[in-house]
Amino acid sequence: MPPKKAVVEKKTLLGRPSNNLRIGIVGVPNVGKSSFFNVLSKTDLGIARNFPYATINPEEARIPVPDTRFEWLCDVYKPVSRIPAFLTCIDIAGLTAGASTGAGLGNAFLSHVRAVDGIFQVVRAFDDAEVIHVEGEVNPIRDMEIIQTELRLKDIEWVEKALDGLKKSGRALGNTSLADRAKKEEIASVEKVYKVLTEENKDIRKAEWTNKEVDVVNGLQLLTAKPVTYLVNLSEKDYVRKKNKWLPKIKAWIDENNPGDPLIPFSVALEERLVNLPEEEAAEEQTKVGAQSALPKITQAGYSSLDLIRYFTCGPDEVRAWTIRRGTKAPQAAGVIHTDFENKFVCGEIMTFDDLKEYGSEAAVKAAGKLRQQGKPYEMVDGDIAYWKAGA
Ligand SMILES: Nc1nc2c(ncn2[C@@H]2O[C@H](COP(=O)(O)OP(=O)(O)OP(=O)(O)O)[C@@H](O)[C@H]2O)c(=O)[nH]1
Ligand SMILES: [Mg+2]
Repeated sequence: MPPKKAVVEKKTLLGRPSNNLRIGIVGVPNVGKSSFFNVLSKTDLGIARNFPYATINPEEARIPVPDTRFEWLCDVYKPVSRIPAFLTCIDIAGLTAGASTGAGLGNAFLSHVRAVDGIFQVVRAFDDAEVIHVEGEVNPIRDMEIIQTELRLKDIEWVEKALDGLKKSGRALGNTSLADRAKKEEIASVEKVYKVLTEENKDIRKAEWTNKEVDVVNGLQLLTAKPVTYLVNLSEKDYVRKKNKWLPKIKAWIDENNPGDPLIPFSVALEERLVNLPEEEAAEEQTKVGAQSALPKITQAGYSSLDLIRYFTCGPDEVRAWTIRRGTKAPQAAGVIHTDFENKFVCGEIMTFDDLKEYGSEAAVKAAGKLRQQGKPYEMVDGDIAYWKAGA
């Protein structure tokens, strides 16, 4: 008998199953979160002030995600309208030690973190006696510990409540009824969540979960399940020379506590200078100081951390990038444009960006047999170029 084909189970992603995801800027007070939000969004929506808890209410902005493929497509199609992919970013209030039990802006802050899908954690590593640090001196490791502790404590409290609720159903669960068995499994999953947080001392996103467990974890909306990108705010001088006494320590802390989480050094001071210059002068300035703005890299990292990818629609009227979650099938991808495209989905004519670039035109891609008709089971690939066909 031939060996059984190994069935590779598709991993369910942690997080909200949506194509509309948002990233929140988190950190201890007065570390440059709102200043970063303002340079990123090229607005002055963020309340950036030299005192802690300047930000109270969250502000939101849509940030274009840089993409050389998109630029290339615009050059080729010369469309009337160009719409890139966007990352929705939220400026959140500073979090302080004890927030989980109500200190500082406490629970209000944590509910803002719960409402986002991923975290940009701004870590202060610049020295400036003029800028107050709520904990006294600058110490990014202590700050990262504070955030981690508060988010975990809140998760632990949340999970304890969930477990209590589940166990309070009043009667003993049997082994025969399907409903009872499902409930037992759910309790076991929540107990594992509790163990990861309390005994293994790990953030939820750093543990291994089966698909069934992921469903339970997602239902709990935990703070430490959200992907984190660490953004280290350096002085301009340190950023340019790529040296700062805290950087190796921060890297070591992440390797030890949350291995794999991205770390991106940047400088709010430099970004603020660049954002106020006309485009050409900003380019000259970057060459002159010998360092590039980190904003494009940060935006792309945030987008990827949420498992977001994009596909394109191209024509003389419009070149547009559409954001979907990794793993999205063709009908749901089409549905991002219009629900009718999903409900009355017939097929997609899809080519890859690389093929279009190699062959130079749609006609040449088609002649080479590389324009493919894809049906409902097709899983979208980052950079696909799609034409949807829907029924009447
Ligand atoms: N020297 C220096 N000052 C900075 C830098 N980034 C921010 N600041 C200053 O630090 C102060 C606080 O900045 P904000 O952007 O309001 O900080 P925040 O983290 O949003 O603060 P809260 O909302 O109060 O938690 C402001 O006076 C900024 O001008 C930096 O890179 N270097
Ligand atoms: Mg702020």
